[in-house]
Amino acid sequence: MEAGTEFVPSDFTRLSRSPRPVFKRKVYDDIFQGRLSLALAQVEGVKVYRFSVLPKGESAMPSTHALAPGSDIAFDVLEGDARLGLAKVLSGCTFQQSLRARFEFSFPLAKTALCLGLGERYSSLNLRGARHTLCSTDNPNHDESSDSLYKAIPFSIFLDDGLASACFLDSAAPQIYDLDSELDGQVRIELLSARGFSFYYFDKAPLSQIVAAFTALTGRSELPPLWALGHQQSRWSYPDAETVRDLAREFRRRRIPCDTLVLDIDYMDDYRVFTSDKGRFPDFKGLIEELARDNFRMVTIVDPGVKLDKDYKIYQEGLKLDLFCRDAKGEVFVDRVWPGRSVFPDFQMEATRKWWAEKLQFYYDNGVSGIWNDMNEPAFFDTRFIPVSSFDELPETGEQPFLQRDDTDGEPTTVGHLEVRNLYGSMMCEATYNAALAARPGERPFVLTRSAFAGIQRHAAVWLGDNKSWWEHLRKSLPMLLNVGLSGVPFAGVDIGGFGETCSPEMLLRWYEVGIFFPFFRNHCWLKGRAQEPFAYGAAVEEKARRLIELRYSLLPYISGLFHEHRQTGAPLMRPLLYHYPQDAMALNCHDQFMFGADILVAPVMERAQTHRYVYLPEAGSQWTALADDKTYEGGRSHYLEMPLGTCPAFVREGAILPFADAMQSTGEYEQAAITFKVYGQQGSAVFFEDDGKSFDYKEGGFAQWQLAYSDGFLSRLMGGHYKTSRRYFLQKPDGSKIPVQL
Ligand code: MIG
Repeated sequence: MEAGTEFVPSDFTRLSRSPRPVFKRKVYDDIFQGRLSLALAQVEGVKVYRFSVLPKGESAMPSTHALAPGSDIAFDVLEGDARLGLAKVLSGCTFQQSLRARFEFSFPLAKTALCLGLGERYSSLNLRGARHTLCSTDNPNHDESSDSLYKAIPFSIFLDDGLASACFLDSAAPQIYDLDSELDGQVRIELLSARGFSFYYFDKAPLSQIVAAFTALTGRSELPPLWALGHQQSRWSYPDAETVRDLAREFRRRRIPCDTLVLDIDYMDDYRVFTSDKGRFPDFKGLIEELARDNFRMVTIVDPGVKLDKDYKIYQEGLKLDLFCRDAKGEVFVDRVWPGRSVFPDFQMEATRKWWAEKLQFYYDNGVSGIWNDMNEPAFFDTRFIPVSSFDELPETGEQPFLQRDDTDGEPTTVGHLEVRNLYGSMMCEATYNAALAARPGERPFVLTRSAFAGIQRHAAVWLGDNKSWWEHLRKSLPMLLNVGLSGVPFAGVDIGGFGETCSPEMLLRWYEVGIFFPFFRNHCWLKGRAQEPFAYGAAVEEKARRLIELRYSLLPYISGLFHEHRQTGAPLMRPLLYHYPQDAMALNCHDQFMFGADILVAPVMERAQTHRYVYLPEAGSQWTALADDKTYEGGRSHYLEMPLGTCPAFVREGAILPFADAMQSTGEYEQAAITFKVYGQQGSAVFFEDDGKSFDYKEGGFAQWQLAYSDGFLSRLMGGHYKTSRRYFLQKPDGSKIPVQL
């Protein structure tokens, strides 16, 4: 809430309150007492209404940190007749507080509308016809019955007849979205909270504009460090320095490009965060330096749980400073995680975040490049949460597993953990991002997280947790990542090859075929079963995997450009076809293909023993070119195409000019790599963007942005920026000939 906003009883709610919705076949009384306010802003050309609710007894609106700080979006408080505008927009919408800690919204949903967004859902693209619970949960069993997963991003989008509208319910408490599961054409949203919240409604606009508005509100990702866009290799766990050295050696010896090696929990001394095991990693810093000389970066996992060990400095300090979560009796909350009995920092307090950021210097002092935050839902081994979908309302504060202290507005207010649970991971990432900035001023941080709330894109990349080496999980990774992207998070991926179970050679290759187009590109698996590195399956598989990973590296100029585009427009990198072709009925329900930026369509094989698939190419009258072999196909229809193992399942839009970098072993060689602009079709145009890939100089002109055009001759024009490289640039003409380009 901006200062000075008065909460007054709202005519709007009275206008729109009937007919009263029926939840769980029970009619509740509306017990609302408190203050409401309605405000309106124009955001990226979209009308955004904000309906703020402050229940009686609450003194201030809690901040969920979802909104980008410093964004200068000015909401005008609406009074009197101005409120009627929203009533019209939301005709049929109802709002009520039906119990002390339960709010409900409902509104009609057009018969033909698709439902999108809501962050990480185990679902095909269209979320309609089901109930979706948002309460961050460590559920490693992703199947049709799994509802809550690691992330909770309360941004829902409704697309109908080429236009979208959206809701953002800014509260970190559990929420349940019933998207017409009863087939009565209703959306019902339940919020289990006793605290204040804001409900934003984004009025009808094209989907891309809705995403632009949401990311203007909640922030966009800065450009990631280039190395983080390269190939990352991970496993639970590479247990000692020798294994890590061997791993690095294997990648370079076999010439499989790789930038980053990832250390899972076993690098630590008995799972104590901010330590490394002296026996298995006798010279942690030296090892990281040694790897850096060969252009490898190191990312280490960091879990929130602090080992309960009275001789452990971190435990002592946190206790003394009173930064750990406590239960209703005032005792420090203890549960088991990897270190055994552990305590949990209360990241809701600024003091805790600052302290955590200081402690993280351990990693930066040792030369670690990025931090991977896991278990931050937070996950526990012992405390089992009753599924919130079975609650009528949020339990009283004293009945919650533990409490947290929210000091966003200065003095800490005690709140039940569930009121802010969905924020725990995001708050940990905010601390981590700030730690990186402090340790390496001017360098772009890399933070990866499993749990996240709206706005996470400002601080971290995400991966979707514990998938399995199942074909169904390979298939589901597409719609899941697409909805994550529409929820504002561009830098996302899933474990390539699958985390749990055992990946076959065929599956690994199919996963890499599509994985080279995941913004976050990491092979990771659990401790059981066979090795899953791209060279672990014999020479034939290795050769095919190498080609695919090389292609990823050659696409880095294009991928960097997409992150730049995200900063400008909020667009995710992976987009459903309907993002660009909202009027195309075939595109609407397509969840086994996606657009990677506006120029590349990806249509992977995701079935065992399949060598062919139907590929739908939009836009009649246009022509698409297979990235793999330059064969062309007409748009506006499906093609039954042969896709042998190891193929690149991508098709380039006619009129595109793609920048390809020469092969490299890591992004350490990127600056020297030549770039070739390839024209698709007889003419084309593109904007080419580049910068140093490391610093924030691009914010002050340290970039080069070029307008490229080709019809008969090649045209290039500097549009802005003053970044220069010594690399060479080429143009590959439609006839295949290649000529040098002077930019
Ligand atoms: O309880 O750190 O999702 O990627 O390898 C399992 C061990 C804890 C879960 C993560 C996974 C990671 C694993 N972690």
